[in-house]
Amino acid sequence: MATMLDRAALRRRLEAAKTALVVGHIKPDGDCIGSVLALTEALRLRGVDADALIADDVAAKFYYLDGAAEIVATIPDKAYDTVLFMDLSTAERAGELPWPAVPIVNIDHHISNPGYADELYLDATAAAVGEILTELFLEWDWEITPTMAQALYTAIATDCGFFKYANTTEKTMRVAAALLARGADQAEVAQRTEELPPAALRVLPQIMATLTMEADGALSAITMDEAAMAAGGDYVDTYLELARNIEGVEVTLQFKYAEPEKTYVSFRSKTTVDVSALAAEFGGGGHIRAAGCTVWKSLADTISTVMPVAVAWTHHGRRH
Ligand SMILES: [Mn+2]
Repeated sequence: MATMLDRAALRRRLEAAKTALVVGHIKPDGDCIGSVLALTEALRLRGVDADALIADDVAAKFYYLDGAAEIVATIPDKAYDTVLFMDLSTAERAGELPWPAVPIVNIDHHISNPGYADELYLDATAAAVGEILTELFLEWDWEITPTMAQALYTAIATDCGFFKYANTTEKTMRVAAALLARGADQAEVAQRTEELPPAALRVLPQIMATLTMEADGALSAITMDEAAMAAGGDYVDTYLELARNIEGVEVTLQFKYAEPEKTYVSFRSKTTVDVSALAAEFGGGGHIRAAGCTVWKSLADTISTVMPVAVAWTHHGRRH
């Protein structure tokens, strides 16, 4: 089990770093990218030789963030004394890279985090890792530059559905306000993360034609096949949001083609049905109301494996 870090211990750990690798997860979202960029800049401002790494493509829509295009996908040839895993609920989600043989420090907000890292700072009440970092930087009196503010605001806003989801708290809004005061441009973040190319909207009829309703209308599911992923793969959350907003729906599933025998499944819950535990039935995890898993089966086989379990959970209202 990981050594649990409190705020002071995490601060000491970061202040002791000389050369740090700041790592996000594959299929990076706004929280992952924003947190990686903000902590990398914060460490550089403190004299640390810090690099940002995500072992996957960073969607071009995030290139409005300073440094997003410079995030590396392979480990630079340096002797790192510190490796930071950001928003990473499992080690596998970091990708298959030869990580430096130093203790891994994990900063996360996933309730499903099993404590895989050597050291862990976990706050499952935070809406985003960006919220954790903002709170810490403010408490520690670390400078938050306008570019850091934009990255951290992106992290927070995208992980709480722009302050609509149930993970949004008074603290979420308070730290977001502090970021606006430090130069975050909330209108730009909303526009850049929500706008779509025409092709991603033209594929909408095909995606929504897959909509199925189960559990007496309490469960909705949509499927994105290979063609739909090619056209709209950078905008999967936009389609998921539509299926989630159907009246009467409590739980939503999204099946996404990855490879012929590899399928991603996203889970959302509007109620207290714990989709983190549901995703764990298939080796995944996440939050109570937002979770995911990877199933090493075809799209069709994944649907026939996962759907009956999800329907039963929704019917029985399995609670956290
Ligand atoms: Mn997150």
